[in-house]
Amino acid sequence: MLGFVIILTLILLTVIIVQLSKVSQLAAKIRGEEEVYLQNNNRTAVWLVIFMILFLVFCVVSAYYYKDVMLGYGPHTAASEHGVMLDDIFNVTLIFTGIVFIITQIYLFWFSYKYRERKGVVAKFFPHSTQLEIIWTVIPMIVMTYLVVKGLFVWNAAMADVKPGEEVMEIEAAGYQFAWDLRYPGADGKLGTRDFRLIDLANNPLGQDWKDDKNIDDFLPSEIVLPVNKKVRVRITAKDVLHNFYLPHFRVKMDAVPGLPTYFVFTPTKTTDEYRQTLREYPEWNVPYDETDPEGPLRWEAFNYELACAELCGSGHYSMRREVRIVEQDEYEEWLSQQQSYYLTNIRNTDADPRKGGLLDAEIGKRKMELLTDFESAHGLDDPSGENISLRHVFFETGSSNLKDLSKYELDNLSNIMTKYSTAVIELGGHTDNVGDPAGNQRLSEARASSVRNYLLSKGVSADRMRAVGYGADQPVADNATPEGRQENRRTELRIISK
Ligand SMILES: [Cu+2]
Repeated sequence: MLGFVIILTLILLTVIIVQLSKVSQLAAKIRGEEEVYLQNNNRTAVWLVIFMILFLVFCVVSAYYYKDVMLGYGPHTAASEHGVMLDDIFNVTLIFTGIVFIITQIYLFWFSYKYRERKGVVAKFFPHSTQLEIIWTVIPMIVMTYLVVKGLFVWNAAMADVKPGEEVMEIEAAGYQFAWDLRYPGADGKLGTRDFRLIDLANNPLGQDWKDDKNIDDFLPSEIVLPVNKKVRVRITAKDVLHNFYLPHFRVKMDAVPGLPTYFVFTPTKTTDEYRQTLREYPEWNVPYDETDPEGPLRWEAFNYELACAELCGSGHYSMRREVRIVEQDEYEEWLSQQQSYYLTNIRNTDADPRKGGLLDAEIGKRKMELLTDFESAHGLDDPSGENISLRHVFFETGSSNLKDLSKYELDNLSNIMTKYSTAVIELGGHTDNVGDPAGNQRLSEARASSVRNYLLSKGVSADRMRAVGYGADQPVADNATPEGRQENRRTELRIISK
C-alpha cells in the first residue's frame, strides 16, 4: 500500500514538473526568449552563491559538532606515545587541505556568479600569467614537501621496531575466523617457537613446539592486559585469511597475514581507568550504557579499550572483538600471577607431551626446595626424632624393591642435605599398604628401605649415619580401604634420629 502511494506521488510530481515547464515556456514566448534566459542565468548564479555559503557552513558546523566522537579529538586523544604524533600530523594535514578546500570552493562558486553571462559584457581573453603560474606551483610544492617530509619522520617513528638490547615485552596475536589466539611469554619473557604443522585445533591452537623450553610457561589469555608506560611488541599472524590487528584508541593497526609475520611496537600511556575519567567529563558519556537499564553503569563506567579485526574477513568478522585493559604495574603483576601456563595445565603428561614421564627443571627445583624445607623445619626442633618426613618422590617398581629412575632426583637431593648437615643421623622407614600377607609386606618394606640406604651409600653418605627400618603395614597414614589411601600408605619416610 505504502509503495503504491509513493509511486502515485512520484507520478503526480512528474506531471506537475512537466506542466510547470510548459507554463514557463508559454511565458517565455510571451515575454521574449532572451530576457527569460538572462533572468534564469541571474537566478542560478545567486543560488550558487547561497549554496556555497550553506555548504561551507554545514562542513564546518558538522565537523565541530562531531569532533568529540572522532578519534584524535575531545576525549579521544591518543592513548599511546606514537598515537599523539599520528594525530598531530593528521591535524597539520587537515589544516592545509582545509584552507585549500575552503579557498577553492569560494572561488569556484564566486566566479560562477561574477562571470555569469550578462547583456553587453564580453569575456576578456587571458592567455598566460607567469606570476600566477609561479604562485600556484611554488606554494603547493612547499606545502607538499613539508607534509611528506614530516610524514616520513612520523611514519618511521611509529613503525620502528625495537632496537637491539632495548627493554620490551613481547606478546602475540594470531587471527583466525573468527577470534584471536593471544599468547604471553610467561616468566622467562620469551615466546616459544611455533610451527604451523604442529597446530591441533583442540590441543595446540598455535602449533607451539613443546620441546622448546621457552614454551613451557607461555600462556594464552582471553583478553589483552598490559602495564601502562611499558613498551610492548605485538607479533601478528593469521591462521587462515587476511585479518587486521586494530587497537583504535592506541592508533595501532597492522595486517595479520597468513604466512607472513608482522609486528607493531607501541607504548600505552593511559590506563583504562584514566581514559574513563576523561570520558566522564563529557555529558554524552554520563548516560546509562544500557538504555533499558537506567540504574546500570553509565557509558564512561562501561568503557573498555578494544581489539578489533579491521579486515572484512567473513560473516563472523564482528565477533573478533576482544577487550584490552591497561593497568598499573602492580595490578598487571597480580594478573600475571593468576595466569596458568598452557603447557602445564593442558599438555603436561598427556600423550601430546614429548616430555611425558620426565621431569622439568622447574619441577626438579620445586622438589628440592620442598625436601630441604621439610628437613630444616624438623632439624630445627629440640628433638627432631618424632617428625616423619615423607620422601614423596621415591618410587619402586610394583611389588619389588627396585628403585624407579625418577627417584634419583629426590635421593640426590637427600644426599646433598646429608652433606650439608654433616653430623645428622637418620632413619629410612619403608611402609606398605595392608594388601597381601603381613610377613611379605614386612620383607618388602625392609628391602625398600635398604634400597634407599644403598643408593645413598653409593652417593657417599657414610653407613653409620643411616639405618633402614621396615614397618610393613603397621603405620598407615590413610584408609587402606580405598586405592588412594593405599597409595598414600605405600611410602618411604625419613626421621632425624640425632642432629
Ligand atoms: Cu578478521
